[in-house]
Amino acid sequence: QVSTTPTPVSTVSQYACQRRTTTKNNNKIFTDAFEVLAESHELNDMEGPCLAFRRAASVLKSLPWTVQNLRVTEDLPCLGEHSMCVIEEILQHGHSFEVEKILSDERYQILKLFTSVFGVGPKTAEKWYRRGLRSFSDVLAEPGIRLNRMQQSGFLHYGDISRAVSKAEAQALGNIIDEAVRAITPDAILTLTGGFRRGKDFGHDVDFIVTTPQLGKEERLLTSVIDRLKQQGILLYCEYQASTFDESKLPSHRFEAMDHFAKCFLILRLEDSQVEGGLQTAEEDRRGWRAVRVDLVSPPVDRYAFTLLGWSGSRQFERDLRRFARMERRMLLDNHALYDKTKKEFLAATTEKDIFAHLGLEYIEPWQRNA
Ligand code: DGT
Ligand code: MG
Repeated sequence: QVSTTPTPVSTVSQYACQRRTTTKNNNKIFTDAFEVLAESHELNDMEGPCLAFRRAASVLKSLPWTVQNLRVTEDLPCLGEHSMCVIEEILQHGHSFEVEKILSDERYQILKLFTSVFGVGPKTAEKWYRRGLRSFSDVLAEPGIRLNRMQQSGFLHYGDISRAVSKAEAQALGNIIDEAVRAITPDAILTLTGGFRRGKDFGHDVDFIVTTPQLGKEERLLTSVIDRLKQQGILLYCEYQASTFDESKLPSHRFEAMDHFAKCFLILRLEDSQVEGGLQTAEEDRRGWRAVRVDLVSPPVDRYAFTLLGWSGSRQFERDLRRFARMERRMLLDNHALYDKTKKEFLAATTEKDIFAHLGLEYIEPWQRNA
């Protein structure tokens, strides 16, 4: 008898860091539904169910085949009763009624709209919703609301930065940052990270790591890069956070906390002439430029491997790396360091491969981390 499931389901790990997940998703119809359920729970501040749906989606993303009957999912990890019901509904009807209901829910739609603005998180969105605000013009016309600088830029550049960034645009930004970094420190190290490093064709921003071979020079590097971009007239927004890194601190296993390295969240002006094949839309073509979100993080060079691993994502892959380290190895991993709780010592690493080896994990290539 021919098997319809080439990978034995019993071999699928519950940890994303023990699965290989490319950008080819054979189960998009299911994972899109789970993502809606996860977001809906996130907007209602229900972290448990939110993570459960994210984990279920992540397992299905790793499968080299499409789920065609409920039976094959019974042996898969991370699929609870609720997830199974959603799969069953989709298999039977082509869609999930529960998901349709969420998508047509006014509160969900408005909270999604508000959180799509740069600088607006679930808390702020909820606050605006409770005040009875239902649209951007409501928010902008409300006298009692003071937008912070980030939110102001978020509204100002809303059209541009809510449109996906292409690989060609990420490449063009790479050239701009590279030129700026090299003008300051010729031997600086610049690496494209985030979704583009995982081989994605589009992203919501472009993430880079910049550092210098000389320990301690990296923090000044970032402020110099910002100054240079400002002089070039392409810095539309900048939030700079100086380093609060303390190397004696143990790694935090909580993923949600940002790391302590110097970093900046930018909006840059990208000219049409700088992008191979030009900008994407007719409006941008007429204008000749578009605004793009760029993140730069600047770790000391001896922490480069941890930062690279931590910023390459996906978020689910990162969460499971930390969970695996803690649960299976009694180790603490974050963007700064890896700590062995049994030996009571920090484990050094110069490459990502060193970190996987310390954790006793097979190396997973960046393009296989789209969990
Ligand atoms: P994108 O930009 O939507 O195409 O997708 P990514 O994967 O580039 O996601 P992005 O840019 O939000 O974040 C890049 C990586 O940086 C992400 O995979 C993990 C890390 N990262 C981002 N935000 C946080 C955070 O709040 N905490 C921690 N620990 N890491 C974060
Ligand atoms: Mg990104």
